[in-house]
Amino acid sequence: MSKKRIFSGVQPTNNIHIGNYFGAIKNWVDVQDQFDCIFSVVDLHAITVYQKPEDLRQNILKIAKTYLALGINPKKCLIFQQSDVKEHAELCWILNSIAKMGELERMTQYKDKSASHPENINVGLFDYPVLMAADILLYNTQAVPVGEDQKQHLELARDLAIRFNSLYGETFIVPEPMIKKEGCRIMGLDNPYKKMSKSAPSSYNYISLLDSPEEAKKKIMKAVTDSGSEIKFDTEKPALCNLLTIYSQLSGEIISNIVEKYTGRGYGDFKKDLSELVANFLVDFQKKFNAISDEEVQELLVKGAKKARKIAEKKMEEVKEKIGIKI
Ligand code: ATP
Ligand code: LTN
Repeated sequence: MSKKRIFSGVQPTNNIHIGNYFGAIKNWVDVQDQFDCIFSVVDLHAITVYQKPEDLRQNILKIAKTYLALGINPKKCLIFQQSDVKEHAELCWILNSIAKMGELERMTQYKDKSASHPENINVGLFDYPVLMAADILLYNTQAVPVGEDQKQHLELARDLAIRFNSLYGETFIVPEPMIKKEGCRIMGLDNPYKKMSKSAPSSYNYISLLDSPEEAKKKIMKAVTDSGSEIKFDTEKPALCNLLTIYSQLSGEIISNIVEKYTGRGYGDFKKDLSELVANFLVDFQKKFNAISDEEVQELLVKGAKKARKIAEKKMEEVKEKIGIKI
């Protein structure tokens, strides 16, 4: 029996942070043997917020290197750059004609990003979820491993697949979300009420995988905490819950064990140990990251694009036939 296909991607907007790792890529690594995996560096999504061209070029390579250094095996998984396969933009245009303004206006990521970039509320930012639906539907994707913030976008991809199929006949697989319970929503270290984000205004919001271990330790020690000093997992203590989740994701220990270990001890001890865990993780990751050359990833992306193109071209032929533009 053939394996189920999964597809996911990360935008080359900045360095990957621990939230992206725990919420998405860690899951990819864990399931790569079970599924037929396609992982993209979604550069066409990234430009919906202005990127300096030189930074973008570097970030594309960095994201692909990060996939490898975190344990994605390029022999098992197809890795490619989104803009290398023009069918993504092509299918996006076709899906635009069945997507409704109202459903895109409801997207919270659009509302958040337009609020944080009022000077650049561009059409691409609005259309972002339709391009994401195209990414997924082009590859007959059955499940999409992402963090919790992407749930609403996945709902739209499902709705568009169902709508297209009912208008033009069975064409797309309706994809299932694959969202873990724990670690799917890591919050900002400086604000436990908002998700950790690569494009947060302060770097004290996140721990980037390329932060120096010293810098990262400082960020953990400075992370906001809640009132009271007792270590417990309680929704009334969102900052501590977030730090406990990070501890658990890094150590593999379940949260109740961690809480037990620190009973009767204060935040100070807990944060110090967590900062050591984070620093050790970064040292190990960065050793692997630095051992990968630009040439090696470039070659991998070229090969990946060739394979991805084959799948995407075939699907587009079918779509064109179905909607009546192939004569
Ligand atoms: P940006 O802030 O630039 O929009 P981002 O940090 O949200 O970027 P993305 O490239 O949009 O990162 O997301 C990559 C993956 O990481 C997605 O699967 C997303 O759901 C997941 N992810 C993003 N932020 C978090 C978070 N704070 N906690 C858990 N998962 C997250
Ligand atoms: N919007 C996603 C990135 C993304 C994606 C995809 C994820 C673009 N296309 C297809 C899964 C499948 C985000 O994480 N912000």
